[in-house]
Formats: sequence, C-alpha cells, structure tokens
Amino acid sequence: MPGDLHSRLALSFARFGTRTLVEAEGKAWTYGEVEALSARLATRLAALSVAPGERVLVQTEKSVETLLLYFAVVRLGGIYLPLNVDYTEAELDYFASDATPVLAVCRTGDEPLFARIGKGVVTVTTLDSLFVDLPTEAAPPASRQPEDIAAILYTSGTTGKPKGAMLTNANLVSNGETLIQLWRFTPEDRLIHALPIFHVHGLFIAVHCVVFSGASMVFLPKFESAAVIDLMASSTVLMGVPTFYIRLLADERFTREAAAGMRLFVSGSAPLSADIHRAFESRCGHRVLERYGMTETGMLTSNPYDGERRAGFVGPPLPDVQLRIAEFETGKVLPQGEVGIVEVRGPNIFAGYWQMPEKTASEFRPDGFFITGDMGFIDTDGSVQLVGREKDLIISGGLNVYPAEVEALLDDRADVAEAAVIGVPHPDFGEAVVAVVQPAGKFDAEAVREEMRRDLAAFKVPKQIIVLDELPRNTMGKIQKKLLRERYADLFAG
Ligand code: MCA
Ligand code: AMP
Repeated sequence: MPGDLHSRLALSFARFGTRTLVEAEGKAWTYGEVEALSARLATRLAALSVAPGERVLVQTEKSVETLLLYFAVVRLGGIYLPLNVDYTEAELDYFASDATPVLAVCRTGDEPLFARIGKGVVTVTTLDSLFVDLPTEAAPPASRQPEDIAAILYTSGTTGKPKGAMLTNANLVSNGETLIQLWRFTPEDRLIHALPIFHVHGLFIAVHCVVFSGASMVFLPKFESAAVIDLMASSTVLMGVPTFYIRLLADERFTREAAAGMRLFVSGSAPLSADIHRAFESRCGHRVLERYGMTETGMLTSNPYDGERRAGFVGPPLPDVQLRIAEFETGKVLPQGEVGIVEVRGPNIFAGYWQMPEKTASEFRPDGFFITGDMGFIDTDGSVQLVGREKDLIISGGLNVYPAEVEALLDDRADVAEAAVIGVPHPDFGEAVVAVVQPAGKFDAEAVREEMRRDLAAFKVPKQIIVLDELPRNTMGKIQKKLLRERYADLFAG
C-alpha cells in the first residue's frame, strides 16, 4: 500500500471509478467524478500558491465541495487545517496567526472577518468562488513522503494556547487501513455521515474508512434522528458520538425494524454509558461498537467486530498500537489491572505540535510513548476501561471544552472576582459546561452568557452560570472543583 495519502486515495479513485462515493441533498458523485473535480480544483489552488507544506485554513459548512477541497489540498501536498464552523473571530485570529496559512477558505459573507484575522497575512477566498469556472486541467499530484505532514488539527489544552497537532500521511493512511480491516468495510457499505468534517472523527475516520474500502456515504449537514432513521433502511453503518445514540433512543421511530438493515453502529469521542449501551441493544438488537481515540493519535482501541463488545469498555488496542498504563508522575509502567495514565505508541501517533517542540517533548516519554492524559486500566481480557481524565477537560456532545479557557474569559471581567468551570452530567450532551462565579459587584448571569458568545464558540459557553458569595476553597486557598461537581451533579437531572 502507498505510504502517502494522495496515492492511497488515488488507488480507490481508480479502482472504484464508476461507483458512488458520496451523496448529498439528493445528488451523487462517483469516485471518478470526485477525483476529476478535486484535481481541477487543485489547479485553481496551485494558482493561489498552495504547494507542498503550505497550510490551507478552512472554515466552511459541511458539503461535498468542502470534501473536494480536502482532497485537492492533499493532492497538492498542502497541509489541510479544518476549523469548527462555530469558532468566533477571537478564536479564528489565533489559529490564523499561529498557522500562517498561505490561503484561508471561508463561507460567503465571512470575507471581511477573515480579512481582519491573522494580521491580514493570508489570501482569503470563499468556497463558492473556488468553484466558479473551474479550470479544465488536472493539477499533477505532488510527491509526498509518509512522514510529511498532511493535516494540522488544533486541540486546546489545560494550560496555554491551543496546539496544532501535526498528522502525517503515514498516520492517516495506517489508521484508515487498520480500521477498514477491523470494522470489515467493503464496497457494499453505505455510511450515514452525520458528523462534522472538521474533526478527526468525521473527516479522517469516517471518510477514510469509506474511500479506502470503496464504500459510499450519505452526507447529512448535521445529526437529526428522523433523517438518520429514514436512511437506515438503505445504509449499513453509522458512526457517532454518544449523543447520537441518546437521541436515537429518545425517538420512538427507532425500532428493531428500523435498524434491521444496519450492520454496525460505532460510538466514540466521549464515554458511552453502560446504560445507553444496554438500552440500545434491547431497543434494536445491535450492540454498539465503542472505540477510543484522540486528535493526536487517531483511533487507539476498539471493541471487537466479532466477539464481545463490552459495555463501559473501549476494547483492546488496535493491532498496530502499543498501549500501556503508567504512573503519571514517574512514568513507571503499572501491572495489568491497575489504574494509571494511558500511554500509546504506533504508526498513527502524530508528529508533534506545530511550532511547539518543548510542549511536544513534554507529552512523550523518552521511549516514544505519548501520554494521553486519560486514566484507565487493562482488564484480564486485554480490554481497556477508561475511568477518568488526568487533564481538566469537559467533553460535551463529543466536543472538548477546556475549563481554563472559559475561566480565563470570566476572570478577565470586572464583574467577576473568580470563576470555576466544571462539567456536570447532562442527559443529552453527556456532560455540560457550568460556570460557578463569585461576583465582584453587580452581576447578571444571563447577560454575561450572551456576551461570552462573542468570544467563544457556542458549545463552550456555559449552559448555566451559578452565582455564589464565596467559592469553596481548601486550606491552600484552591477552589474545590470536586465539591462543586458533587453539589451540582443533579442540575440537569430529570
Ligand atoms: C451544539 N451545541 C452544543 C453542542 N453542540 N453545546 C454543547 N455541546 C455540544 N456538543 C449548542 C448549540 O450551539 C446550541 O446552542 C445548543 O447547544 C443546542 O444545540 P443542538 O441543536 O442541540 O445541537 P446540535 O446542532 O444538534 O449538535 C449536537 C451534536 C453535535 C449533534 C452532539 O455537537 C455534534 O455533532 N457533535 C459531534 C462532535 C464531533 O464530531 N466530535 C469528534 C471530536 P445555542 O442554542 O445556545 O445557540 S473528537 C475526535 O475527533 C476524536 C479523535 C475521537 O475520539 O473521535
Ligand atoms: P480530542 O482531543 O477531541 O480528540 O478528544 C480526545 C479525548 O476524547 C480522549 O483523550 C478521551 O478523553 C476522549 N474519548 C474519545 N473516545 C472516547 C471513548 N470511547 N470513551 C471515553 N472517552 C473518549
């Protein structure tokens, strides 16, 4: 198999030429059409200076055109940098300044905003305009090595600024190859694609499983249970975050009959509770296949296709992944059964954070294992259970929110003395972001929430702000977040 991503995609484009690759809004594109259109789009991008190693920043809606843009950038050996469509100007400005892209592609109407970000250094174009009078010639593919960077995906951190995880051609190709074997993808599969395409989950895992295997997918703009249930009769696989499964269970149209034609439901990005796992099986007869991964690593573990898919477990490591449990502070490897930090090594582990060599070094052990920040243990059957996180992170509907970022915004306000941001159980999102604030003077929680929307993507804005005269502190003066989490555990219950 080729080690660079474009060659791997091209293999499928050639092999499955006349078969459908993607459907959206009632239209269909074959493998051959996708190759031809992305090659012509690459000609346009090359004229805009996209070349090997150059970053292309993308904030566009989910569409087949965005998918073609991804393939075109890969063809030219550029570095694809997709961003959440919810990101605000303040968030975008950081990414553009840090990544110094040669080109930014935005939604029509967002050009003035994009002209302001990144100190005006980038060329800005809209996705729509890229497709006007598309050149007829196909750009020649650039030659790329497995270790060259194919994409940068930003992830936030417990401290400091978001970090750009650099994913190589080899990372993406190897993970895709492993997963199509493990999850038995064939050209007969049709995936219901309801995830966003600016994360590893929806872009690399879902799209590469489809393209590498010659399968097809139906693009939905977002998850909606009615549309997903309608598609089940003519589809075979769904990949989603736990909220998808919670919402399907809440829809009475979701029955054993509705799911009869499906062969696989995959869940990840956040913990799927054992209760939901069991409720799903008793409703439709399928056991959800839960897997675990990260932006920096792609997929790391997966429950088996055949064999027991254990509720509450994320399965054994993938065949080419080495996984161990260690003591966080010392790095001492712990025996089977003990809880510690999950550390991993393998061909799918990223090449480091963009322009942050020290940060990169601090997240790897000297022998090359990456420290995930997740806590877990390995059971007697080799299956991993995650029991928590060493990192202070909230996962809401499969999206990561780092409390430090939200706290910094609140702490900066004149009407806030100090704020603590916590995750509490939520029936739909799994966890929800809640801020507990000690005000400095007059404080209007709803007005503050509204103002926060200017600077933060909607999913990071606290669903509720609780006002306390005093935040609980330990003897060292540190805010007792654990106590707050316990106190507000039932905030969204019922
Ligand atoms: C939307 N909102 C959210 C979320 N999504 N709030 C908290 N958490 C969220 N995840 C906001 C909306 O802006 C809106 O705010 C309000 O909540 C209600 O939105 P709703 O219509 O219910 O949301 P939705 O549009 O239906 O989206 C929910 C969703 C979506 C379907 C769960 O967030 C989603 O597709 N999540 C998947 C994310 C994902 O792909 N994660 C993978 C990354 P307001 O009303 O105030 O405006 S992790 C990864 O890639 C690693 C490698 C891995 O392991 O997979
Ligand atoms: P991200 O940085 O967005 O890629 O999120 C990665 C994090 O999501 C991991 O470090 C885990 O904490 C979490 N995660 C992903 N899959 C699972 C899962 N199946 N169960 C629990 N947590 C998960």
